[in-house]
Amino acid sequence: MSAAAPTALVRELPDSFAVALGQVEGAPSIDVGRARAQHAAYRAALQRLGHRVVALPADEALPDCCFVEDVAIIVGDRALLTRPGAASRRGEVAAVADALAGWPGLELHVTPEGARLDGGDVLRVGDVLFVGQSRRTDAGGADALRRAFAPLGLSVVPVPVPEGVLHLKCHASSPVDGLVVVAEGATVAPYLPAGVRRVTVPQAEAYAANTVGAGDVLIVAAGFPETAARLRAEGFTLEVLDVSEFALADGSLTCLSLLRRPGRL
Ligand code: CIR
Repeated sequence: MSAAAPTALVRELPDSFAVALGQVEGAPSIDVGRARAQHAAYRAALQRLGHRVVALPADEALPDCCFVEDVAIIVGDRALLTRPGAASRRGEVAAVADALAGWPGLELHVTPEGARLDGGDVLRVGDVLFVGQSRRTDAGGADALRRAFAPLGLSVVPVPVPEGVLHLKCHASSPVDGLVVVAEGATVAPYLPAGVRRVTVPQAEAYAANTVGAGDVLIVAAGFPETAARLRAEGFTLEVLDVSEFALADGSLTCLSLLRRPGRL
């Protein structure tokens, strides 16, 4: 693997993942063994896409620690460590900060006390960072993003996230440069630049708008046939993964990794 290969940071699941946030009363309970198998499949898919995968050990005191996307935002050679909106998740930042501190050439910035920011609310499209204003991310979080990334020429655009939706990226993602996969009716849709290639997925399959990719291969969640058909019709090859146990904790595909892509500012 060359030094220029993209790197994906992931974090293993603690047994306490069984009590991760976001579970809905009446839904099946999380099967941690199955979640670990799904996580292993996700890591293997990232490797097939050309990523060097680095796994941090789990921490039993942090049930949601596998959702590493929320604790840092990486653009080029700069990373902003977040201050997660859920107090129970703030302890996740330290181990990720330690890991990123060892990545060559990566400059670390921090989100100030009082601000709230989850990486799941940050969607990059070209030179714009859309930032969801949600239960987890506030105006202070948007300011922290601006301070960290405006010097790289990026602008930060706040976007409302409706009640009942955890993060902006629950219903939209940009798995590869120049492509946005977005659910019908997502609040970010009207903000997207006219020139960007967009694949819209039906409202009933909104969960499937959250994708990860490289080149012309996309990782998508299993169980969303219309989304799969639309992406294949656009020429993408799909890696279809069962992520049922993460969905029970309000998590999806992007949440499970922090990607650093050399050459992608
Ligand atoms: C939480 O509620 O914080 C976790 N159970 C799920 C976080 C999902 N992260 C993401 O969408 N970026």
